[in-house]
Amino acid sequence: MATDVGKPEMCACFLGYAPGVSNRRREIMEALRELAELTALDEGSSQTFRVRAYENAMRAVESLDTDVDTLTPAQLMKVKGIGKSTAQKISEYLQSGRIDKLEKLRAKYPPGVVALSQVPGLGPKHVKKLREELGVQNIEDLRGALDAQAIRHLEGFGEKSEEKLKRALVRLGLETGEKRTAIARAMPIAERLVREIEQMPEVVSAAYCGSLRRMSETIGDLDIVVAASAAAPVFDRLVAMPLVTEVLVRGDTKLSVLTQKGLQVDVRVVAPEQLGAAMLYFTGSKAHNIKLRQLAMQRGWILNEYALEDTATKRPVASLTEEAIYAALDLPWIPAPLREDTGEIERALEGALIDPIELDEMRGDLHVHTTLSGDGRSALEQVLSHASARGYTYLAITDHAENLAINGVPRSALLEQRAELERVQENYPDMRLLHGCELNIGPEGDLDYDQDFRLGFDWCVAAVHSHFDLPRAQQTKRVIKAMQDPAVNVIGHLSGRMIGKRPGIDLDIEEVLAAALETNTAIELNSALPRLDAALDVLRRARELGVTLVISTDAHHVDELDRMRWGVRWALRAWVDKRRVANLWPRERFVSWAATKRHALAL
Ligand code: DGT
Ligand code: CA
Ligand code: CA
Repeated sequence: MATDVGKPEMCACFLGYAPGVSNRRREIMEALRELAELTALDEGSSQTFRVRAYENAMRAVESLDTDVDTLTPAQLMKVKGIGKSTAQKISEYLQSGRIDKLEKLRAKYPPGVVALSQVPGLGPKHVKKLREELGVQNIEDLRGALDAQAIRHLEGFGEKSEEKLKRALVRLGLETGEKRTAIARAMPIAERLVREIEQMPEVVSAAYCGSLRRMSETIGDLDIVVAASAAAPVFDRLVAMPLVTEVLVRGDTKLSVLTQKGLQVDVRVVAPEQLGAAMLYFTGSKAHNIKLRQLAMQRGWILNEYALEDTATKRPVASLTEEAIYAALDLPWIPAPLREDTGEIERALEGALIDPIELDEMRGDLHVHTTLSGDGRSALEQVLSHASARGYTYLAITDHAENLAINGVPRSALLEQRAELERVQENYPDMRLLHGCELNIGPEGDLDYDQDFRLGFDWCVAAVHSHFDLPRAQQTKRVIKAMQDPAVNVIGHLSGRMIGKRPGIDLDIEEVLAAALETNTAIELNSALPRLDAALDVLRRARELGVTLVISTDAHHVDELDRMRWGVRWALRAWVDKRRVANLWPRERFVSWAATKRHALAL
């Protein structure tokens, strides 16, 4: 049975689309991604010609410099990376909003089966076998088969694989059977729905609320609040969208639908003057709302989804904006990611709520790939001009070092890149270019190249990309060994998790954070939605200990530089102390801090 051990990961960059990518393009990329995913299930491997063709086409569509919907089938076919049959499918989508082949595959592989294929250790071949021999169609069936010890007798499986699968289900939080959607899947659907709803003539404004607005890593259902003059025409248009596959409930002001991916969406339409109250209510969390209601009751008011109201006079005290409602309760507006009843109301009452990081305060991005990495999709020049346009005063280019089998870069190419950066530095007088790389942390904590060569970089990220299944003691030792290297500035995506798909490596966080402090190594907050790594508990503990953090995008395409907004929101949810975030520091301070470990060695 295949496991994660030793297998370098594939790029997961497709999931966190940036807003710079147009709607149509995004939809087509998503359709191609799904075609690749379902075709892999159909053909029993993710390495087949057809799967690759869809993946290549997805990248080609992403890289197009014209709008995809202006292209004729003949023009599409001429685009490098798009073959004839894929071009036809794209045209089919542009004309009809659906792809026949995709619909057939969806019927053959319902969401339950797709979810199975995302369990670590279950490749397309295994899913096929489980379906054919044991009738396993979803996670629940898988749990049943594991409990009955039926899987160990299948060819290609054994007792060990049963144990691994059980552990994976527990660590992914899938053992309870509650179906939740990873934030990276929910966010593009939410953003697209909100954009389309906003364009409807009756609509004043629309926003996603619920756990997604609070930045939960998995989403039970989407909650969208719409301020509009009438609900019925909004609902009519919504149910007609190709994205919507089933209507669950339709009332006067509430609509619940299922989207293609099996994600439930609850839409409420309210009068524009009720928007604040409705957003507050439907953003939650429930526990936060209950605390607010108690504060309201102490004043003889009630708080519901329509308004903050005086109980005696039945007159609204506030309802138009969230700010007005909080203010009436003597509270500052509390950002949604903090609304989890983890002390935010008490802190706000004391006037001691966290000082949130504003996106435009970020001074640099410190984990960025170019086409030099096998999986990077934007050229250096493009990356530099986009980063500079964001107003960054420093930037680290960090392509993969050589040990990452598929995507790694040999020494000579990195030296050429360094020379190139030195040459183009003068074109970016306001942005210091740091030459860095992303080192791979091997199973024993070994790193790429040799120490002298590593010390030649201005900035090194070190990260785990394989051997995700080792025992805790070994994982901990491995990461700490990397931290002890004088060239390593930061540990990238600490746990290596892919939310909903791959659990993080098992680490002794106390030991790791203690070593971070002792070795003056930062911990990365990786802003990619599929990762959001380090996890909240780690970041909260890092705050208590005063560990230095950096917020980076791990961009493999210029559009992904925009992921910084997710990183900043994740930092807020983790109550990150902005004074400990190194890429908020002014350039001189940052650059001198980045060099301290190297200097300490020289002394
Ligand atoms: P989810 O969907 O499981 O990821 O989590 P939420 O927080 O989005 O929960 P959901 O969709 O059931 O409800 C959305 C918000 O509506 C929730 O965060 C708070 C509010 N809400 C729902 N039901 C209740 C309730 O019974 N009492 C109160 N106070 N608020 C509620
Ligand atoms: Ca929800
Ligand atoms: Ca809901």
